[in-house]
Amino acid sequence: MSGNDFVVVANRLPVDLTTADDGTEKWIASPGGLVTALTPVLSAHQGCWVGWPGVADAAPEPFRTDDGVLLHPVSLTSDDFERFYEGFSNATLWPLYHDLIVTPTYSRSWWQAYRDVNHRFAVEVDRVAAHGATVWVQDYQLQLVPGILRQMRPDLTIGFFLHIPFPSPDLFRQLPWREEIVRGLLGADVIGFHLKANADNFLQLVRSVSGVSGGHTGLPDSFEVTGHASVREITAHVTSSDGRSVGVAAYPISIDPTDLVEVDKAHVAKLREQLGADTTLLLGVDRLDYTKGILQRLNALEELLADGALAPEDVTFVQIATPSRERIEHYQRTRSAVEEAVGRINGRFATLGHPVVHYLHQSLPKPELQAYYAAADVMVVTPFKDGMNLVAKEYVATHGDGSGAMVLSEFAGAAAELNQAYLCNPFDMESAKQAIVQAVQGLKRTPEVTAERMRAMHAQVIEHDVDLWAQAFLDSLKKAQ
Ligand code: GDG
Repeated sequence: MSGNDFVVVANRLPVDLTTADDGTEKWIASPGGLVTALTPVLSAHQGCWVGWPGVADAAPEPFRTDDGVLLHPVSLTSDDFERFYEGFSNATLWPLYHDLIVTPTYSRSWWQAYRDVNHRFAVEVDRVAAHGATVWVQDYQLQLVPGILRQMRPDLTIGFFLHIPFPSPDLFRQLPWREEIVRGLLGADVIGFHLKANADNFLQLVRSVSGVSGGHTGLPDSFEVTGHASVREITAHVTSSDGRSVGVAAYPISIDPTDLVEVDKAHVAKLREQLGADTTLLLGVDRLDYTKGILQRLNALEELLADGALAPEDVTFVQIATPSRERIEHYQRTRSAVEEAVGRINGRFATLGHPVVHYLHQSLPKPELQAYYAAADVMVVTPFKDGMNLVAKEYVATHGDGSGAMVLSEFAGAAAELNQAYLCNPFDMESAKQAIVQAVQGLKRTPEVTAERMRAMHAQVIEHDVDLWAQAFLDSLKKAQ
């Protein structure tokens, strides 16, 4: 056993494999919101991050970052990648937890792989965690880790945070391995969700089965629930079957605003010039995922152009769609449908030298992405379901001067805090169209009101940043010790 007092466990290790000009490969630390938020805690407490480095059948030796954080890899084979990651995590749990936007596949072989890989992660944590350490497990790929670790290491304090929604009990019950997942989660001392509604779903699930003494629900039946879910403070407790008290609450994740402040104004001006300085610039930024509603927003745009509500010469739509989970069938279908729509819209409404839709199926460097945020008049965020949606918060954080406007789906977790956006129901084409038109017109007709709305959202995001998220969760965990 080694001496790390604070261990973060996530599917991905924050590293990238880079290839130099001479062909030599090197692993380098890659910062991101979660890493930035947790680095101070990790540095101060002999911290260690356990995760998969992102390349199958390859893993670096453990190494320390410049901040003194130990990165400890868990290697996955290509078979693990297919069955644990692409299979159970992303073709079973992902669609189930996003309210069945596509139908989940329930495969016993994938479940085996999920169990095996979760076990392997727990074994690695056991190797690096000091006696009495605090372990924070992240996300849906690792829901069994708290339960396995609890058995292996009762000395640990264990937190779990779910970055995606938790579905209603009626949907969750579909999962053939629901009992094991609930048991796995209840190995934690604190379980965190983005929204109170997610925490309520989990508590309702637990409550509904606790009343069925000796029932045949296939779910553990010997726990009690007290209290109600709340935000950033534990008021609800579940008593697990081994008699421990497990705290449940909501901790809305956010961004690191200091990561976004430096926008290169000349670059933004050049972008505007290239895209048409006089047009209204609408922007979508998403992983190319069927949950994000990219096709539906393009369809809404197309109808608005066809109706004449928007004139093709007055608008430019930029869709940045970062490649994601490309070997999974539903992702391939979504990509085809999106690309067909882009082609169709440009075919119908573009003129030479002015495409209405610019589509980038690429991952852009952060400063480039930020320049797009700064340049955009209207950010269009229309997921069918989203745990939070950091893109919405990043856009708002870039517009502290009150410029810009945002169309936001009611079904994004971010809508709970950013209710000054032009909210829409992406399942309802009329609602999506209306919100886009209102945002475009709001900028022109009622600029003061629109600016006021942006400033209010900006204040919300700046005051409730990712540090607050991490600190609130870790404070709860400390109290649970
Ligand atoms: C999951 C949940 C929850 C996107 N394109 C590029 C790029 N990005 C960055 C964005 C943002 C991140 O990726 C995407 O985060 P989201 O929150 O929007 O969405 P998911 O990836 O689905 O994240 C979500 C989140 O976890 C955190 O808990 O909010 O609900 O689904 O930061 O900026 N970054 C760069 N180039 C790109 O092209 N550099």
